[in-house]
Amino acid sequence: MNDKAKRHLITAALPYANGPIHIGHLAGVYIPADIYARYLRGRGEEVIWVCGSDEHGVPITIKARKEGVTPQAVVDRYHEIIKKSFAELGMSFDIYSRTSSAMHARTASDFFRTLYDKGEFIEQTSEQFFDPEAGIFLADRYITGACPKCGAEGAYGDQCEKCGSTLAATELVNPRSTVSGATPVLRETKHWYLPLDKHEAFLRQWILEEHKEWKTNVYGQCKSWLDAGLQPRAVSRDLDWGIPVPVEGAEGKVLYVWFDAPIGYISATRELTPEWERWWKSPDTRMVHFIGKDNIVFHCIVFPAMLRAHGCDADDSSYILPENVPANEFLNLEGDKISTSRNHAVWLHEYLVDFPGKQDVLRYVLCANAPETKDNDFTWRDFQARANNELVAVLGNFVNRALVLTGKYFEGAVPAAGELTDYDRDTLAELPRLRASLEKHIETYRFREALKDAMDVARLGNKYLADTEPWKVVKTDAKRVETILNVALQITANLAVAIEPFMPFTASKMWAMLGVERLSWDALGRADLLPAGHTVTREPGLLFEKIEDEAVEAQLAKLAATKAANAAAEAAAAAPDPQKPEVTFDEFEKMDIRVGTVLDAALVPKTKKLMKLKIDTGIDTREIVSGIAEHFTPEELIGRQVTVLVNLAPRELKGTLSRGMVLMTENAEGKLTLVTPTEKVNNGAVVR
Ligand code: B3M
Ligand code: ZN
Repeated sequence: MNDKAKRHLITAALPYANGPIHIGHLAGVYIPADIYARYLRGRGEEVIWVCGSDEHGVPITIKARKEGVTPQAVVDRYHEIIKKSFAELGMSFDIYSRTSSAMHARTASDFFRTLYDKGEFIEQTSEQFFDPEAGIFLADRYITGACPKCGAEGAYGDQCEKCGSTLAATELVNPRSTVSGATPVLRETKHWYLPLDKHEAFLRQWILEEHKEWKTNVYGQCKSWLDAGLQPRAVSRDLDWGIPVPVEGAEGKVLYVWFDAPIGYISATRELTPEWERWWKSPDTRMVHFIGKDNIVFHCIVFPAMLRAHGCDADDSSYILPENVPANEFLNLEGDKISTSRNHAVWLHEYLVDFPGKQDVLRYVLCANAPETKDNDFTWRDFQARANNELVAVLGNFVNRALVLTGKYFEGAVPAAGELTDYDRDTLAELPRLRASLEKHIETYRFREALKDAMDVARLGNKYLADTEPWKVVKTDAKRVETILNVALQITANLAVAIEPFMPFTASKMWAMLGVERLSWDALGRADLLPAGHTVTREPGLLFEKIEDEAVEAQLAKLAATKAANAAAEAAAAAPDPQKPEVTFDEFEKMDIRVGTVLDAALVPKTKKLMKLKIDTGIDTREIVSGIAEHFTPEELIGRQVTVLVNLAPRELKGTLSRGMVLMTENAEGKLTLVTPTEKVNNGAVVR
């Protein structure tokens, strides 16, 4: 580190709590951040690493609406999944918090209020699309219509994916709300804007002049934003989910998610330590934001402008700005963009189930293949090849040979170093050289290169054993073998130190095998880590197992099945069932369809699909057995109004006389959904 005395505040982008974590998030943000944090701690530096779930924003409300649950229920579910899977992967956060916490609400609210009181915002009224049916203002991406440029249907309020044009929602032909299908109307609404233009000169100087060392992708994006000229940005939204705008006359308005989320780094620190200001308001702190490339503008331009606007008057209490923002590019999967909506992803929580105990394999592959300077591709074949040819054949093999040979010739006692040859000395001299290279790479955020340096320690060990051939020399020169294995074991101990930031689980296993407590980073490069006579294990298990073809094929089959399901769903959505043959009015009239209310719902024992419903049809209370159990939980049904064909001939199903049929339709993914009146009506009301 160029600045030894400083403290390090590391942040990683707060993942949205509307879905689980996938390998793209990991390779882009969390794995590099964890390596960096572990490395600095290993060096004895003062570090805190903060993160948490980003729980506000429109997509969460849309998901909740779709599922008929509250936004809080959505974020509770994903926060737990994300937090647990991160912990299992060994993410060494000092705190993993969440933005629906009370501490965050207070911190973000106070932050807004300070800026407001200082006159750092401008208030502006504008016309925005409002969904009269859902009763909400619509974010651009929830408005769809025909593209004014190319005419394609299904263009979004911000962009047409067909022709690539950037659009304004008001330009769409026949706009519709994707929330309710209603035609949106323009309504006036007042919002608070952060005038980024006011901070432009400062940002130009700070980024373009003082941070020329930032990664080229980051610097380049900042430069093009700055060159285009900054505009005021709205920091509030009309929404009922989020942190209320703490100003009188702002009912129904919340802080824009991108205003509150970065403040989440501050609230998480505040939750972690009462000394949070020592971290956030001291020039002795180096702050580093790990993010993906889509977050660059928010971390390099918007958040710094917010921090400066907050603190620029009182110079002893102003917030610090990031020293670096090492954003990564994107990871693709098997040649295609990772997509949550199409479920084209490798989900962390699923990987942990499919590959138990193989956390470090994923950490290794995602670091070795990280999209540091350009988008990169993850393939399962590459995963297998790296696991087998690098982790098993190089790292695992070396450690195993060093320990097995020591067990065999010296009963597990570290032999004395004795007299070193020039070759021994040259080999050991590689260790400090690799250390220096590794440090340089980590400190310049080149984690792939750094990992290669760490693996070079294992390569060095393998080459050393292959060149010195202790298994042959043992027949003629026992003394020489003592030296060889002493050197091999010192390399092994160095290897454990070097890989710890990248593969902490493997490092722990190695310490156990070597019979020593974890050594700090300062041990790296030294040839006296294990004293003569110290005992190491005589039965080292294998550090890594081979990844078999079947495991890879199963993953590929899973992706293929998702693709096929997507294609089928798209085809089904595109081609509705053909119309049935004509019926007369009299024939239609024979069907007695009523509105009823579900009073009770329970799975029919020993079945997977059948649900027994008790329904108040207005005429009577009756039981109906319906094949919907895979699509609904009883709680989702009880109390709901449904439409029922009440004069369908009764039928015995699994021991229950089912009297009638509940009407359903299905969405594009094949999920069943109820056909219900859009407002409450009396039970027994006739559908015609
Ligand atoms: N949740 C966006 C994202 O996951 C956002 C990051 C917030 S960091 C303050 O891409
Ligand atoms: Zn278009």
